[in-house]
Amino acid sequence: MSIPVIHVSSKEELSSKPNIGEKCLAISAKFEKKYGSKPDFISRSPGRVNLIGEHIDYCDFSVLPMAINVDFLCAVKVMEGSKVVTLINDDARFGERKIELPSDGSYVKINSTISDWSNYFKCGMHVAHSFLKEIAPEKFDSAPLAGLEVFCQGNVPTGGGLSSSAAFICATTLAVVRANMGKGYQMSQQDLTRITVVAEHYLGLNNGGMDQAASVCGKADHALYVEFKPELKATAFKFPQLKNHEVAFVIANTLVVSNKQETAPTNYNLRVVEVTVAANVLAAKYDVVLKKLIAKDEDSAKGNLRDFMNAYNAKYEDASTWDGNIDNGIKYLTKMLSLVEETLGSKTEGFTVSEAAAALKISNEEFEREYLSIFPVRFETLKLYQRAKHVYSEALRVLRALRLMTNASGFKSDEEFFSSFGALMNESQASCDKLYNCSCPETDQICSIALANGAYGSRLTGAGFGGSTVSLVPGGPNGDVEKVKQALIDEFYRVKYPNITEEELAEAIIVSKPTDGSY
Ligand code: NG1
Ligand code: MG
Repeated sequence: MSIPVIHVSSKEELSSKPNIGEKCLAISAKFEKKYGSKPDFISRSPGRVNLIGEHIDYCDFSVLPMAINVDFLCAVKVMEGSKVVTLINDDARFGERKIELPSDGSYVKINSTISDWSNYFKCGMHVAHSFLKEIAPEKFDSAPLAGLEVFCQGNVPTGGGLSSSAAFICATTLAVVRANMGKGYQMSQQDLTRITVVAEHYLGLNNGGMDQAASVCGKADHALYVEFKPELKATAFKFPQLKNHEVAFVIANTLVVSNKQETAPTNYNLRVVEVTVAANVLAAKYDVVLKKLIAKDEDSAKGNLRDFMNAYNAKYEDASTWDGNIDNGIKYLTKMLSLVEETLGSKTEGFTVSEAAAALKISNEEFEREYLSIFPVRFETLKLYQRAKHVYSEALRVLRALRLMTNASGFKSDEEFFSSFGALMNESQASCDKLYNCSCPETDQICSIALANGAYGSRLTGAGFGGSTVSLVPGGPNGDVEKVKQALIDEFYRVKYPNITEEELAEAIIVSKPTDGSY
């Protein structure tokens, strides 16, 4: 599907865009005030909440997110002949930046050792540039990108687990591609997702593809089932029709900011290393080769827990690769969980470098080079058992959750849906907390308060270590959304942050219907 373009040539055109016309008029006016003329177009990409399936996208297991009504916008004017990109942010905390464009067509340098908001723009610019070189090499191999004037504005909380980074990068990437390909160019959702998935790797974050897929492919009133293999695919589906309630999700920010870049060596990137080592230790034990389904630039990649599942099935169960079928998935994942118990279950204290290298039948030096040096990490022991168990059990919960969400034969009662979906969310939270160690006390508090006041399921969403929570609450006139919100305000926010303002409170709790992705 190609992404619609928002030109800002006329007020009429803008105000005809559902939901966003006003926002676009406002940013267009701010652009004009700063730069003295109108922007050519606006690009936009939303934040997302993940309903279930945490820390499994980088193992290629499917996830269930939806795009939400907080977003990031870039108003852009193309400056023919200029070799500078000027960035102004509506939020005064982020000062004006100027990026010089190399005149030989090489990439703009990104210094990932400093933390600056323009780095995210540069990442988007980098993947856009490499895409432009792919589709029009004659034009972009040796000539510079177009100079730009950009005004940015976003309301996805930063470090809040709702993917502010993906919203920013997807909006930026789309803007740079459009600015350089001209007005008529229609970019596909598939291309925008594919190229943005790796953008944060330039900032040293070894992330999976959930956030970009959700931000780009979001669909109003639909949640997404995002699959990563055999190729990246987002299927939109509606929540089930219940008898007396709507399905609502209350998103509550702990306001504990988790800066993923800074904590990556002990948190995010370390988890990616742990599950990769676990896949390879299992492969060594069962004497299988981790063949990747897609080779691409992944020649140096080590294979993940999904690859192990497929390789094991090929050797011992004669189903070579999982085709995505839910029943098969449940069967294979259940088998994987028993292999994890058998192989790793006796080492709950974790593996030292020497122990991991020995299990892989390689030297310590080779282990460090192959697993620990590309994205540097710090640890005492690698918790292979806990992390692998989380991944396989979470992948299993996603399949069960999808089955509930898409159950065409209906539910005997609303209660039946809420309690079964809620139970999966609660199990997910317990697993994130106990096995993946990515929860925090504030998250646990919010989850208990929500559950005690009408939520059926409550869990962290996104990478965790702070950030936001998502709670399943019966919605509509008979529902408990207001009750849950009030309880969180009284028992969490006013207690933990006594000086919190009304405005901050309003931003901390989001109840959003699923929204459209990038345009
Ligand atoms: P957040 O922290 O919400 O950006 C991160 C990763 C996802 C996924 C989740 C955990 C990035 C850009 N995104 O999300 O790919 O792995 O954690 O499920 O780092
Ligand atoms: Mg992020």
